[in-house]
Amino acid sequence: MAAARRTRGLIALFDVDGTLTAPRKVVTPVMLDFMKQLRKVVMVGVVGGSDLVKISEQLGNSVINDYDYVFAENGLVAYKSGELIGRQSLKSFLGDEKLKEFINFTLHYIADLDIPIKRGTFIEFRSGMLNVSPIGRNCSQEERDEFEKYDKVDNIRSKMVSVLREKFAHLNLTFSIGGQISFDVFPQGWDKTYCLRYLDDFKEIHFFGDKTYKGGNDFEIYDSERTVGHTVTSPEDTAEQCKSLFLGKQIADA
Ligand code: M1P
Repeated sequence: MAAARRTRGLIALFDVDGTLTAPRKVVTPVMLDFMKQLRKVVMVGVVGGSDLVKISEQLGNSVINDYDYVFAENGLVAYKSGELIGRQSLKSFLGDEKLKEFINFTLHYIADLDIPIKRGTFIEFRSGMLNVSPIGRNCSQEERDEFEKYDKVDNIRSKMVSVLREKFAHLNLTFSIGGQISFDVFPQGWDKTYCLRYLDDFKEIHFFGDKTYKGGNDFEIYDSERTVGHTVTSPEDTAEQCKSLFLGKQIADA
């Protein structure tokens, strides 16, 4: 890594789904190569809502070494240069009683939900968040795509979130619909801006994400005064925007 040639104090930080990859899909070889080239010019990081297992499935098993920073679960699990530098625990933060109350209610709600199909893993317990899926996380890709379409019409997730938000208002939780079949649940402030605490050394933090609108899971970090936010429409668009922002800069600096 030609670290000396990289612009000091500047980092490009990327969302995963819809930004570096198609939603829940594996990164393309072209994009992988582009990010390698980009890393020669600027420091790079990823911040995804997913856990590290899913981010690795999408960006490769060497992801924690391929990027300067990898922030899984919004940065609640954080890696720098391949080393774990921080891990937040939802279990310690909320305690088992409150968690149980939430999980029991949510599972009852899902049990009573009349949707075309249900599979398994309705709640995924992660280090810093819960991921709740009305259809169940171990549905097939086809079933996932069908649920997404169905949800757009019937608003299964947003209705469920409204109920949970009201019922558990005392827990100060944030509900974030970032993907196709589920939503993430975490304490207020544990959104993607959480990762910024690890980037104090950077004067210029460029964030790239596709769900940068209010209510999207990229909104808070995109809107943060600590970042320069960029909205992208696809991995190809991400590459194009980076080319004009950073690769042109390298040529100008040469
Ligand atoms: O990265 C966005 C979201 O990706 C997945 O969502 P889904 O499985 O619903 O498509 C999940 O890992 C979710 O936590 C994450 O926010």
